[in-house]
This record gives sequence, C-alpha cells and structure tokens, in this order.
Amino acid sequence: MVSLIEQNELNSFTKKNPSWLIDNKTIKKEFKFDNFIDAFGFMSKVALLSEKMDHHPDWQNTYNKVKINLTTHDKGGITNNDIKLAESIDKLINN
Ligand code: H2B
Repeated sequence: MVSLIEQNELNSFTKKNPSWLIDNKTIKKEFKFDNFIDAFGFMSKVALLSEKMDHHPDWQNTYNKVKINLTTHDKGGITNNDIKLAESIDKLINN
C-alpha cells in the first residue's frame, strides 16, 4: 500500500532528477525523438513497463514528442509508485 510522498522525499527526487518537474499533483517530463516511430517505440516500452508495475502514465503524443505526467489517481497525488515509474522510464532512454 503506497501513501502520498513526503515533501522532503519529493525534493530529493527532483534534485536527483532535474528533468522531471513538479506540476500540481503530478511529476512531468517531455521526451523528444527524431520521429514518430521512435516516439511510438518508446511509448510501447513504457506501456509494457507500466503494465508490469500496474501503474500507468497520463500522457500525450504529438509526432516526435511524448509528454508524460505521473500521479497516483487512487491517492490523489504523487506517491513512490510515480517516482519508481519515472526512474524506470529514464532507464529505458539511457539503455
Ligand atoms: N495508475 C496510476 N497512475 N494511478 C493509479 O492510481 C493506478 C494506476 N491504479 N494503475 C491502478 C492501476 C489500479 O486502478 C489497479 C486496480 O491496480
């Protein structure tokens, strides 16, 4: 069972991962690729990861850009599940 993240945990996450921004009750990041196929390939990987984690992104795709917002709907805000998913998504990009 997860609970909403403490402010100090959120601060240390954003310090470690400055590409993720806090926006209201979500953490968000925009990813940019060379083309639509690369963006969609990334989304496919994120989809498989999300399904495995049973934690799903709110996202928007326009051609080569993917905007991702992470929040825990069941809790009405940011939890460790969002942090874990964010870090796992970043690993997809760097590997
Ligand atoms: N994803 C996100 N982002 N927030 C949730 O609260 C959530 C989810 N809940 N994926 C999960 C699924 C829940 O609805 C199922 C029943 O486990």
